[in-house]
Amino acid sequence: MPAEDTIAALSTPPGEGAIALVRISGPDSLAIAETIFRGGRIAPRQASFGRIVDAEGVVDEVVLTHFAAPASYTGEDVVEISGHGGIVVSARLLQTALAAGARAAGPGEFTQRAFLNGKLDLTQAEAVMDLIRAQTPLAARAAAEQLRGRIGDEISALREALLDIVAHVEAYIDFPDEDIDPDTGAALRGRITATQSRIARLLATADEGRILREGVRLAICGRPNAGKSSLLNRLLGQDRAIVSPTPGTTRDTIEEGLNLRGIPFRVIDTAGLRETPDAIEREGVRRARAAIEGADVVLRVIDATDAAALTDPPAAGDEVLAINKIDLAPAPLPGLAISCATGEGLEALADALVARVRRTPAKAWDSAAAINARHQACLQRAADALTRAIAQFDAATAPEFVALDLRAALDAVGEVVGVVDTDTILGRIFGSFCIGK
Ligand SMILES: Nc1nc2c(ncn2[C@@H]2O[C@H](COP(=O)(O)OP(=O)(O)O)[C@@H](O)[C@H]2O)c(=O)[nH]1
Ligand SMILES: [Mg+2]
Repeated sequence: MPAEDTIAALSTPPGEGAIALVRISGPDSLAIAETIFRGGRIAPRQASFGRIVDAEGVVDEVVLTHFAAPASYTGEDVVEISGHGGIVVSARLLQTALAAGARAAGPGEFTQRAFLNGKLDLTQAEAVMDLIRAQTPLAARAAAEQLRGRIGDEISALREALLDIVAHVEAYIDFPDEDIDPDTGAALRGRITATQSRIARLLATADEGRILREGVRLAICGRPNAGKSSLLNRLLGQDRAIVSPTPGTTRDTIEEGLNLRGIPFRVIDTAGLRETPDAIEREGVRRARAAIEGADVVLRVIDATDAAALTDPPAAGDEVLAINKIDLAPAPLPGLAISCATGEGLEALADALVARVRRTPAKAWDSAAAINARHQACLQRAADALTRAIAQFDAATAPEFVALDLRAALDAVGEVVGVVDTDTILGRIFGSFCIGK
């Protein structure tokens, strides 16, 4: 599906830098380049030095590169102009390309064209943005693996397996006189359940995928004045939350990103849990409980000088306990003892949090391929359709019904990589991209 128009955008962030890059893609990109460029000959796979000129004269000295279709990022003729990285000069470079006939690209339009031209499947296109947005090396590695086709390949293999099964079942529809003999029937059923297990294995990486993309949701909770906000500030290395000896200071939940040993966290500081007549604080406590509810890991802070809190029930499930203010404690205390005042024990706390997370999704951390929420929704639909197909199969209903559910599974799996009609989801995916990517 070749696009008729030629798009252009600034592909580097606006602002001052060494270089600004204007990218042009589409059938007219070479003609546009020849209109606005004076200097060396423009040839594919070659960098040419020269000047960009507009009606008023020289805009910038640039290096121009040309990637001839289909050997380019988008699969179209692409010209990239590297100029000086200034706010005004880069805007003028783009303006010159637009005046010569290009249209301003929308968010993600280059990658969308790459997808439409078969340069990337949908999981790879998503990985481009994941890689750009990755907040930790681990998240970047997972995105790079996905960009390489790690998930796309597995999905394509799944589709092949499903296509085979569908073809088999549909053969019985086309030749109604031939009954499915029991041997073939059992083998077919076995292949459906095997495909279902493969889908289940991919679905099991969803939690890890969410954590890599959005971070581990870590809620800091505890009694008022335990030092929760102090701990948030300590972990962040900045005074983000207000710390005060007045209990009930933190009312709203405060959320910040944090990188601990390469794992991204979303740390949420909450209002201290207590009964209170103050309506605003009560709302804070309600939000705190919601944050704890939705957290992957709960970090409960206990004040070492608060005798009552020390007898609170021990950590359950996803809780990590930290005993704070040990600088004030008369005697050594068992457990993870920390002090937000002196910084003592904070490294051990970070280790404990990371260890807890690594334990959460069983092992997948080394596989570095984890599905996102969209993949999860598609694959869940596929798994459900296969469950129905097996039920139809076992009930010995007409093969038409089995085929219908198998087709639904096939479509759902195909939607992950974008092989079925996915117009509606395209807008959503590429709409969240940066301009110029
Ligand atoms: N001595 C000492 N004081 C602390 C420590 N952590 C917090 N505090 C103090 O305890 C009070 C309550 O702290 P804050 O972080 O606001 O507690 P929160 O209500 O749990 O958020 C403040 O006066 C802090 O300065 C600590 O490790 N040692
Ligand atoms: Mg607080």
